[in-house]
Amino acid sequence: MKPIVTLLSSLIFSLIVTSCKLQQAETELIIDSGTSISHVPVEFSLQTSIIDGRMVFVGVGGEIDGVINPDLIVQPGKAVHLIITNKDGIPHDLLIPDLNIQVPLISGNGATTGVNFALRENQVGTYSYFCTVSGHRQAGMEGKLIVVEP
Ligand SMILES: [Cu+2]
Repeated sequence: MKPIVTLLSSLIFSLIVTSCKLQQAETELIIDSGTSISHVPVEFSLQTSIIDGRMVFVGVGGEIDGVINPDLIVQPGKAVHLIITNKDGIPHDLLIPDLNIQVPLISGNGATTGVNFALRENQVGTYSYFCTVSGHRQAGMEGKLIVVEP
């Protein structure tokens, strides 16, 4: 009897080990496919400010850091994460009417919000972005989102 019990228990043990290894392999596979997503969003961060008496958007970080009303340059087919931070305490929003994209009104110094959107392959072009609060576009809060092939 004893040899059979030993055989059985070693068989069970090896089954458990095998199933654990299988689970581990599946987990690794999921992690791998997660990191290989091609649509990693392009992130643009803007903050509102008053510079030389003009209301403006100022780029934060990356190529647009410190640039007033920066051109936001992105390739067609890309996902975009656009973040706006209020740095002057005056309510602002951001609209890109030709792409039907709107960042909701942000009030209060330090408030921040963002939107995610994707640009289709056929959306190559130049699109205005601006603040829709009365008078702000005229006061300087306007720039361009430029969708261009690399
Ligand atoms: Cu504004």
